[in-house]
Amino acid sequence: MNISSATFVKGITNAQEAFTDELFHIAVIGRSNVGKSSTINILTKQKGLAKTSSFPGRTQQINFFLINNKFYLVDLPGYGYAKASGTQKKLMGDLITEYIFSADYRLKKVILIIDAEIGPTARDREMLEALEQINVEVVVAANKVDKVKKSILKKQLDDIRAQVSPHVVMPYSAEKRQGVGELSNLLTV
Ligand SMILES: Nc1nc2c(ncn2[C@@H]2O[C@H](COP(=O)(O)OP(=O)(O)OP(=O)(O)O)[C@@H](O)[C@H]2O)c(=O)[nH]1
Ligand SMILES: [Mg+2]
Repeated sequence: MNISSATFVKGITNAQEAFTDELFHIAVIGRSNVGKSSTINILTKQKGLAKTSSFPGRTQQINFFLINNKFYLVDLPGYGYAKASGTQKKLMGDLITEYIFSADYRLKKVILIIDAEIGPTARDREMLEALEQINVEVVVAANKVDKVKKSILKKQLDDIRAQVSPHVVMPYSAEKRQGVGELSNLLTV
């Protein structure tokens, strides 16, 4: 799809403040530092729209971006950051879970971002199982393919596909802008 407008509308730290109007949501979920915010910037072609950082734990609220006045693209905090404090982990974990499991809005699709080099972690698989329970469509986006050696990329993607089947896997690199068009095409299909 062609994104003609993208604006930040609000950031929340309490899932009950999520938008519940008639517009649908597409949520971007994944481990800390996997490139969720970078992906939002690359999909919207606006470099600084979502704040990114080389340090994990950058996004600490749920940020809503209004796309084409049609739907919300939702940037979530990451999970699985080992060095975060216990309290911080719990706060972020609760925020993510409450948002995902709240039935008060139209969550149409989840883009679950994993690291193409690492593959799905135990936490990613837990998240995938949770998402399967609520019957939301999931696209597994394998980011950072630029870090995977070309000679093993095909095998690595085959392994990832086998592990997350039957979900669609889209390999791409937010940094090198590879495969971003294909990911974008899946947004509202
Ligand atoms: N090599 C490489 N690095 C990337 C890619 N995409 C993102 N990064 C880097 O990964 C780091 C984290 O990116 P973010 O977009 O902030 O990650 P995030 O998932 O939003 O992280 P949190 O908000 O902390 O959960 C940054 O240093 C990015 O430059 C990619 O495709 N390839
Ligand atoms: Mg982020």
